[in-house]
Amino acid sequence: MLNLSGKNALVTGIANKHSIAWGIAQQLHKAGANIGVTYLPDERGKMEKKVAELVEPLTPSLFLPCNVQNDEQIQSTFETIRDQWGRIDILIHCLAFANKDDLSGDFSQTSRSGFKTALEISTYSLVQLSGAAKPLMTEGGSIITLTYLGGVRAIPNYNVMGVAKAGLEASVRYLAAELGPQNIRVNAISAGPIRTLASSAVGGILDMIHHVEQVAPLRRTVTQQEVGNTAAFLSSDLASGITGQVLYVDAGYEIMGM
Ligand code: NAD
Ligand code: 0WE
Repeated sequence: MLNLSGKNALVTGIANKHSIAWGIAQQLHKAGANIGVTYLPDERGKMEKKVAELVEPLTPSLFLPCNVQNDEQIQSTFETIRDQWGRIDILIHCLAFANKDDLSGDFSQTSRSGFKTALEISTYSLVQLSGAAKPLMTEGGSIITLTYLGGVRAIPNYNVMGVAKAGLEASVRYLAAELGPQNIRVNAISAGPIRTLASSAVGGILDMIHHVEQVAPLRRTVTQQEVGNTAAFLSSDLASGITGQVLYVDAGYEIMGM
């Protein structure tokens, strides 16, 4: 059965109890993985305190600041992993950011800097974290990122994030091709809409969730736990033949036409 004991898993992207990354961390912990957590530091240390309290029940053996716009923080995260763990088996990339102004209105008005920000944080970070993890995945590994249907369809207001997710999904394929010979698998989970800090800041998210509840084959949305279970599966040897893929965890919404 699903068993992650003896595996070291780094989880990025936990901001609060609604975060998809929190759902994933809990399922990895349940399956027996040793957990490391990174958080996005702020000046007042509020995020550090909040995330530390949340993840305490998982008894993480690493808890590190990692802003993916900061090369030194990424480097020091993986130096600590090398020194403390010696090896990493599972990397969860669960973060995204675009300027709020760029998530509504005309896509053609996206600024150069807004485009850069969205793709740097949401797309390039997967490439960079994977490159840093590669030399430490000495017994193979599993890298998992989170994407959204807006990367393959034009979803109102998702705009520059859709371009970032398209790039993210392509990056999954190129990383899978490069890292496969080292038995490192790279996959994306395409989650249906879930109320989180990031999605709640978006106008109309409740209408979108309501729409999915009407149309998706399962007539509901998915939970952080369901995404977490899929991440635990993809992290495990049960998924040893799966790499370079985008798995939809969306109650079936993606298959529907009219
Ligand atoms: P969330 O707000 O809980 O998580 C986003 C995380 O990104 C936060 O923890 C935040 O701290 C982190 N982050 C932002 N900028 C960062 C930076 N510069 N460095 C490091 N971390 C940074 O929201 P979520 O919905 O759980 O989002 C997690 C992932 O799931 C994202 O990739 C998102 O695109 C994806 N996703 C979300 C949904 C949804 O409906 N909520 C659906 C499909 C995919
Ligand atoms: O990937 C996401 C959320 C991404 C996101 C959200 C925000 C809001 C707050 C990235 N950056 C920011 N920046 C902010 O300042 N999702 C899949 C959730 C989501 O976001 C949407 C959606 C859905 C679904 C935006 C527009 C339309 C639909």
